[in-house]
Parts: sequence; structure tokens; C-alpha cells
Amino acid sequence: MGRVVVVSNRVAVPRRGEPTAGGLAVALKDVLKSSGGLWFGWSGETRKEPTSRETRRIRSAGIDYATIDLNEQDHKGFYAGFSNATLWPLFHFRLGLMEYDRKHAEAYRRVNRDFAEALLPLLGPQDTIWIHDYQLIPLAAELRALGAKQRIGFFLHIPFPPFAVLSALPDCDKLLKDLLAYDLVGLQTRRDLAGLVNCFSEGLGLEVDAEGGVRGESGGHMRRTQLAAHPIGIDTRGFATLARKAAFTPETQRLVKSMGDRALIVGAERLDYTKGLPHRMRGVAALLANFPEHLNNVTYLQVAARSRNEVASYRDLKRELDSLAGRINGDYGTFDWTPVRYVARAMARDTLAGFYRAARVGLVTPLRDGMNLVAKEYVAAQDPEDPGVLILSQFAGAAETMDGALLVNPLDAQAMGETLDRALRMPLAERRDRWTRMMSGLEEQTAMRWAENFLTELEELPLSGEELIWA
Ligand code: GDG
Repeated sequence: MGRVVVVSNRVAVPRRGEPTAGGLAVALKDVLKSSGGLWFGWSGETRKEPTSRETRRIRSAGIDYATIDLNEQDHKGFYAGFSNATLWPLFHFRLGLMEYDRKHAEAYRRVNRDFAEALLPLLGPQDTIWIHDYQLIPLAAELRALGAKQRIGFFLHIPFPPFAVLSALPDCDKLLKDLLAYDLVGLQTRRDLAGLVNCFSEGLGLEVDAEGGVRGESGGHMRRTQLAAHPIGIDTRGFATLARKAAFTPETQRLVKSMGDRALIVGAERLDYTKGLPHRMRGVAALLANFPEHLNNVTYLQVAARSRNEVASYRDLKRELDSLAGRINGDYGTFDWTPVRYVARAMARDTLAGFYRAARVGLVTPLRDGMNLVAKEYVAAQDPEDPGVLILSQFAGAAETMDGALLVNPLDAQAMGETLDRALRMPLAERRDRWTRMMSGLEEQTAMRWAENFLTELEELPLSGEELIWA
């Protein structure tokens, strides 16, 4: 294996005193460490001056990190604008929330070009480049335009919609053509793969061959791009250990004590409209309205870490949740029982792990999600002797493989109430059986395995430089 170069918008540069990183960062760092690799991306800093190619370098635990600062205006258009107010809702099938501003689309291209210009001088001819997520789709095309011949792979962490949805984006064919500059494009699920295949066919008139490859023109060259589903996993063992230990932390003990004999339903994610948080609250309200035996016997704790506050739809969502939580507590709560505990702040990772383990039900109901790692973490955190039940949206990528979960359509509040009732009453034998099935899947499909599988497939593809020049 040659050197691996990971590129992502944000870089998990190690900083003293910061909490343990998530499974994804850990897996990528393991891969980078074993190849003496480099992680490149945005520093998190913006400046008034134009973006310069100058990178800040640090080396830590056998990994090189290189970051660049971005021009403030460009960053706004690139990140809050095109990435998070255009592509994010579009790729999550939320056309009603999608905004479009040509200036933001231009800033997105410009920042990708800046990334390419700053990265190129750091690359060696044998490097394998692995680019991550929707913020950086055009990066390979920009690198190729500057002469990069290395193998370049791309992994999309979020869903890929079919052409009927993608075509709402002006110039969406350009974005599709950008993908042809990669040697390998990885998606989370077969459903996303089908979306991309449909886009190539309807948007560009390109058919995918029996091996999952598509041939098309990119930067004046005909090249072949391999498409594949590579579902991401977590550090299953690591998270299970974290949760086992966290069961004894003061936070988890306080939570358990405060519950008394009541059953805990837990949800935790970024406060994001894709995660179906209002729908979840309506599902809990349906449980309380239709199954009065649970009144005073159950508590739903929702941790909703504030995210992307600079985008208006996220602020609207926060207001909606504030009001829903207040309404449910007003309608069903009593002077000594609060059915909904709602915390709109991030929590420490080990605290969350302990809370998952203490919860009888993990309620994970996104309206659309690339994979959803919370679902996997909840299962990994359970006590094998007395595991809780995972309720999972059929629209999460995780639903494709987590066959021990109770699947729900989050738009159907009554059905969610019924499923919650079923989960709360599920006998131990069935809980164990479902948990065992899911846990063995999670032990196979870890974050590390995901990274290795992707990179092996990429490194076994023929070098892009061998492609014929298009006449
Ligand atoms: C994208 C895709 C895909 C959540 N709240 C807190 C906290 N978390 C942690 C979770 C988990 C991570 O954040 C969230 O991962 P998800 O997968 O659930 O969701 P996205 O952030 O939307 O991630 C998604 C993923 O990329 C990977 O490919 O699965 O579909 O959308 O690890 O535990 N962590 C801490 N405090 C919190 O309050 N410390």
C-alpha cells in the first residue's frame, strides 16, 4: 500500500484536552498511520484576504496534517451556502428547503479549486487520494485539471437521490460529470447506488456496465469510474467498552437514579431537519395518547446537539422542537413526571454511550440518512444480558443491514406510537435474539473494515493515467 491522502472539509487535527474522536476519525487515522499518510482540509479559520495556497502542517502520532485557511466570503458561499443550503437538502430529498444562489455555486467551485491548488504540491506520484463528502465533489476534476494522475476515490456519506430529485439543481450535469474524474465512487447503500446509476443514465445518457463501472469523458479524457456501495461502520468493540465503563460514571448513575422504575427512550443527534426530530416527538405523543398504561412509566430523553445555526432552516427547527417538547410536557406531564427531557446541547461521547446503555429503547427516526451511526452505537452500547430495542427509520441507510431493528416510517406517528409500545413490552428472549443478530453484523462491518475495503478496491483499479486520450 502506498501513502494514503485523506481529504475532507474538516480535519480531525488532534488537540490537547479535546474529547475522544468518533469512530470515523479513528478508522481514518488508523489507515493513515499504517501508510504514513496525510490528512488535508480546511483549518476551521477564515480570513479577509483571498485564500492562499499556504498550508499549515503538523505531524502527530505518525500522521501529517495539512490545513488551509479560507477566504471568509468564499467559505460562506461554499459551506453555509452551496454545501449546506443547496446540496444537503437536495441529497436528502428536501426540495422545499433547498436554496439556490449562483454566487454560492461559484464559491463552491472556487473553494474546490483552492483545495486542489494547495493540495497538489503535497502529493507524490504513488499516493492514493481519498476525498470525502458532498462539500468536495468537484475536487478530483480540479486536481485532474492541474495534472494529477494518481488514483482518486470519493466517498459520499449522505444519500444519493435519483435524477427526478437531483435535476432540481441547476447545472446538475456538471456535478455528475465531476464524479467521472474519480476512479472509485463509494456510496453508503445499494439504494444510493441505484440513485447514482439512475442519474448517470437519465442525466448524462451513460449506462453502468455489469461490473458497476461507467465510462465517460472528463477533462478531455475518456475514463472509467467504478461505482460501489461501501456501508460505513463504527468501532464496535471500542464503543461497547466505552458504554460498559460509562455505565458507572456519575452522569449515567444520576440519570438512572432520576428514572426510578420508568423505562428510558433515548434519541441523540445533531439538531438537523433530516433526523426527523419533530416526527419523533409526535410518535412519543401518539404513544402517550393511545397507550395510557405508559403514562408516568416512560421518559423520552432527546439530546439534540446544535448544528449549522447560520442556516435559517436549522433555527426554525429549533423553535419547532422547543414548542413541541413544551406542548407534550404540558399535555401529558404531571407535577412529578416530565415525559420529554429535551437537551439542545452536545454531550460528551462517553456520557452518551452510558445513556444509550441505560435506555430500554433507542429511537432513531431520520427522514433520510446516508447511514446513521447513532443506530449502530446504540446497539453496540447494550448490555448483552439485558439489551434494549432499536427502533429505526426505514429511510436510514442502516436499515438495509440492521435486520434486528423494529423499522418505522417516521411520517406515521400512530405507527411509531404502536412500535414504541411493542418495544417497551418486548420480552427478554426476543430482545436478545434481535440484538445478537445486529451485533454480529456490527462486529463484521466496522469502520476499520469499511476503510480497508474501500482503499483495497481503489488500489486494485487500473491507474487512471493509463486511460486513452480522447480524440
Ligand atoms: C453523516 C451522515 C452517516 C451525536 N450527538 C452527539 C454526538 N453525536 C455523534 C454520534 C455519531 C455522530 O455524532 C453522528 O453520526 P450520524 O451517522 O448519526 O450522522 P451525521 O452527523 O449526519 O453523519 C450519516 C455519517 O455521516 C457517517 O458516514 O452515517 O448518514 O449524515 O457518532 O454519536 N457526539 C457527542 N455529543 C453529542 O451530543 N460527543
